[in-house]
Amino acid sequence: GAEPAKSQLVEDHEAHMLVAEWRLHKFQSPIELSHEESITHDHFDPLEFHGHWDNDGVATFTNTGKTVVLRFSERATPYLVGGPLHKDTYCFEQLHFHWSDDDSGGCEHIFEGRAYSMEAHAVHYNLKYGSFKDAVDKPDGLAVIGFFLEATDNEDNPCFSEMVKGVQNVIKINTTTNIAPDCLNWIKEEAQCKGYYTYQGSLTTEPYLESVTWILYPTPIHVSRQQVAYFRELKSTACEKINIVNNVRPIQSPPADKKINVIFA
Ligand code: 1SD
Ligand code: ZN
Repeated sequence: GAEPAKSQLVEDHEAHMLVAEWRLHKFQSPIELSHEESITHDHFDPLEFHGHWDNDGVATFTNTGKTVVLRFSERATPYLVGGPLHKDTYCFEQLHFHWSDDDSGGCEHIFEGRAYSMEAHAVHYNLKYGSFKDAVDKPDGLAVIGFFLEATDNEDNPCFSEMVKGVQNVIKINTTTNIAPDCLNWIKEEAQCKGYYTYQGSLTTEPYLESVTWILYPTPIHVSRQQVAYFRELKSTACEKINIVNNVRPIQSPPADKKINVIFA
């Protein structure tokens, strides 16, 4: 009858609008963050990390040719709830890093006009979509937690040494190694800090889908220059001539009315 035909039209229109909106690239990442230009909230549910630090599963580290990726076995998938994630649960998919050829750059987001040496992204997908693949193109599909790393002249950060050991074991492209499942301890302290920045944005790699709730912790984690340097040894091609020396997307200009929230839960 006429009713179903009409609702089909509405559905088609809505789908079209959704696609059109995505094409506008209104929510591209990374962006610059500043406290002054953010909206402050101090009554928010805390963001809860479950299984990220006390994991007893199997963890692997892989050189993909573009970055190094940490994964946990399915049996021990960490998950996130609370904060800006509404009532949904977000499952850990992987953690990876961005860096450049220079310790004074290498992060993707810029915080108060400052760049850091590296940025780590803990990628999570919304459990209601069942898998990362089915969540990646949904507006509320992903939550990526970002941490800055700053190279200093000081000693190695001992909590970060398991990551560095992993890097040294996957210098060749497409190689994988096992690492200790408690290897995320280096972000624990920062992740338990009260303040973080959050906004709706995109993947920073192709296909740049606008499906990410970004959550960024502003205080950098200190590591040594040598610990960062090991990442630049990773090979990006099978012929082993080319190293991964820059996997950072430049800053994207957000629309003037873009909302960035800083949350002190
Ligand atoms: O760069 C990563 C890419 O490797 C892939 O992990 C993708 C989906 O998880 O996310 C981007 S990013 O936006 O987290 N940098
Ligand atoms: Zn990333």
